[in-house]
Amino acid sequence: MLEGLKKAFQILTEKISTTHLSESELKQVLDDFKLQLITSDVSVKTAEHIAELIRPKLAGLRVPRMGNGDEAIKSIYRGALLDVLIEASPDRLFHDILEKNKVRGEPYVALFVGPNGGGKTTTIAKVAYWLKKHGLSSVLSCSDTFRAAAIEQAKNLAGQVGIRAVSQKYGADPAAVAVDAIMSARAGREAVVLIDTAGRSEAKRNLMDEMNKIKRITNPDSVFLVLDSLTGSVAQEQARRFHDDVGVDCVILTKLDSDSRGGLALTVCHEIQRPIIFLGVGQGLDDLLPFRKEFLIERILA
Ligand SMILES: Nc1nc2c(ncn2[C@@H]2O[C@H](COP(=O)(O)OP(=O)(O)OP(=O)(O)O)[C@@H](O)[C@H]2O)c(=O)[nH]1
Ligand SMILES: [Mg+2]
Repeated sequence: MLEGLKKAFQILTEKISTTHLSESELKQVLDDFKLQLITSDVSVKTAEHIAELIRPKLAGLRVPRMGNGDEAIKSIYRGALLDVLIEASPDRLFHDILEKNKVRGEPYVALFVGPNGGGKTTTIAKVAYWLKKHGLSSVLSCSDTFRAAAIEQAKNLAGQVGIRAVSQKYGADPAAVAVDAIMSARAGREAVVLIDTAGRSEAKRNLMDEMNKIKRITNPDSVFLVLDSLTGSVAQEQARRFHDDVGVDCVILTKLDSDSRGGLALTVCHEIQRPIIFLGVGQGLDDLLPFRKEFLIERILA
């Protein structure tokens, strides 16, 4: 997990802590560092931003020959990483759900969007399980009426969590299924409606138009963008598209358990300026971690 990023910072530390570098030597070392970041799924813009954050501080650093010079360097990195990463609090989500339920007497509506295979349906089941552990009920709206077996998969996962799934036939209007699910949650007094959506890259219909229609009709309290961290630079582009075309409130990165590069978290936060709320770290229902900047930073700088 995160080996690529870890290596980028390790190499930089080695170069900086062994000799005192002139300004031009430091520039060369930081150029190499940026390249190492870019090969770990950090976008060019984000890599440049990080290098610019640390450059003046490294230039002014007097590395002690003895003692904890590495700690001083790490604290510079930590500052930059804290600056770039943005975290959303699951506690806040929990509070918002309760407020919507109590004050408005309505279920909280969460719309999940993202490219195909990114982990939307699995993540929804994990979120439903997380909500359940915190005493909140939910209903799953099977609004992926497009992909073969999507409805069965969603129903099956809902069954594993022990929540209701609302579905119609394949080919049905995804927005209509979501409206059904919201009405059903109102009647059943469930706290949250989790809307699963299709994720095909592009077919006959335009995916972004479909997402916008679901959004317009359901007026969700939050739009969660689910991205596969293994897809790296492709995911960077997808994040931008979903952000520009649909609008995203927060991000969930999946498959972090198998991600050996790790830069997508930095890129997404910096490029679309949206927080990450959860990380997917496996295929099980319990493999969902609230995103903590410190969790990631500790691992990158370990
Ligand atoms: N290792 C690992 N696998 C995951 C994680 N999240 C999802 N997966 C797997 O990724 C695959 C795709 O997940 P889905 O939830 O079906 O993805 P989706 O975005 O709903 O896919 P479409 O509906 O086809 O767009 C499944 O095999 C999941 O088990 C994760 O955090 N870690
Ligand atoms: Mg799916």
